[in-house]
Amino acid sequence: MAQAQVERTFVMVKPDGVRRGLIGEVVRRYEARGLKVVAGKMMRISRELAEKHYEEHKAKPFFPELERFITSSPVFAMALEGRNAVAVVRAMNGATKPWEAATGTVRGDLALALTPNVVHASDSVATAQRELALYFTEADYVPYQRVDEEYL
Ligand code: FUP
Repeated sequence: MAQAQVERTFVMVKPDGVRRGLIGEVVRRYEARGLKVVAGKMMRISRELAEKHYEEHKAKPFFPELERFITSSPVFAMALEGRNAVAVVRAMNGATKPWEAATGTVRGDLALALTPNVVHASDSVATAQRELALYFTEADYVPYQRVDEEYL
């Protein structure tokens, strides 16, 4: 079978994950899988950025709570690269509702509640491009080779 395309996806450890000291635990899983961290930063999301990021949810009843939560404390934002990165990270994160997330996934192992569900990741290649552009500029991407790339 042909090798899958290398993709870039936007991933973020949300305020609950940061405040619970889970940045390392979450990033460790992606790195161990073979995904390459090509950009990353600690930052506080502004209300303006929250509204852009969650544009599709702006009119929904849960948006005020989601906005309050996502702007409440810093997040750790990153860009991950690898074959099928978008789908692989979504699968690793598990279902949005942590009580439905399979054991072995980030949410299935580390979360119980819906709004504070530890991580965010882009749901398609098109979404990844839109979200990456909200958080990073070209200068933020730092090229390098992992020593294990020949096997990944
Ligand atoms: P996801 O694609 O996993 O980011 O999930 P959604 O786009 O469906 O939802 C975005 C975020 O809104 C989720 F991470 C959790 C939050 N949310 C709520 O807080 N309440 C809801 O009723 C639905 C979603």
